[in-house]
Amino acid sequence: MSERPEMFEGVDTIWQDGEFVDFEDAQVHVLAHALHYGTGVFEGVRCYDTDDGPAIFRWQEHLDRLYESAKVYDIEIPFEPEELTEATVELIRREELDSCYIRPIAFYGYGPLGLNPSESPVETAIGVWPWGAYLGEEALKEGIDTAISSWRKHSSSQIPTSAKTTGTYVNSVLASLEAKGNDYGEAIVLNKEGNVAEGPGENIFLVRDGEIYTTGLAESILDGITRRSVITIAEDLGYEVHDDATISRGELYTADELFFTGTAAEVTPIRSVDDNEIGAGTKGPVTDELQTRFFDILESPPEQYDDWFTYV
Ligand code: PPE
Repeated sequence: MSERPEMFEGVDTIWQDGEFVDFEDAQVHVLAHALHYGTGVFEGVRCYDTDDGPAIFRWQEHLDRLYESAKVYDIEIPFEPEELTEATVELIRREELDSCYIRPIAFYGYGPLGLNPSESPVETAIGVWPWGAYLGEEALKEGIDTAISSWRKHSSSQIPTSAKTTGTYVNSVLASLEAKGNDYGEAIVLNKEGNVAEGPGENIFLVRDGEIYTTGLAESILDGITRRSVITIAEDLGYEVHDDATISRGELYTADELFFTGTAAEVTPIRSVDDNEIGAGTKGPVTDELQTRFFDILESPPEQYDDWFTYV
């Protein structure tokens, strides 16, 4: 086996099909259905080191989305949600992590090949590891430089974008490779209609005249859980939030502020699009307020958001 990537250094255990196994033993057959056809569903979740101890952020919502994604592909996860919760909590405890990223995955495993997956067993696994700022610490503080991808997001009439399916991420990989190949920090992907969809692994928000806009679910996006959280936080701070917006490419260039949201990306300001400075070319004041509030909530969960946290 090749050398361990730095991000997995120190990880001892993976939960696989009901058992806690050694990291090196968490293997899959090369003829597994999902490897050939992308027939898996997954989640990305974060556990934060709160004042009240390690807590998984919006676990229930992620779990719900996992089972909903699975339903679309007839993937019958052979575990109850409570079992996955127990496994995850136990895994974080065993790894003695205060904060981490959590990656549950369920996929059609090793069985007959061919497109019909119904004879393939569903395999399930969970990994946890420490994962810092996804787009870098500097991006969180100063903002990230982005470019519009020449790859369009697939339409939800082609592949459901509300389901978090392994195979569909080839679209994100293409956009990401292109952006990074051209020395941009991240891509912004337009939908089939040519309007803004989202980032390869993030939802996108726009601020104009003190009001907040984010692309609607009909724009071929993932119904991001950070997106939902930020909408709630913004509304609770008294902002007008338009969560069903259609945003054109040109509107990005003239926005007062732009930012990404995502489990991995958290709240990351966007300081340029296609080399056009957004606002003052750094983190804007509304983004700053929302980002600060977001991280404050994760550090000291207020009572009003208590049901967003599952304590380890
Ligand atoms: N859109 C896409 C396409 C996406 O992958 C994500 C999460 C989001 C929006 C934001 O959704 P949410 O995490 O529920 O707020 N991307 C995950 C994968 C990142 C990766 O590189 O892997 C994540 O953030 O965990």
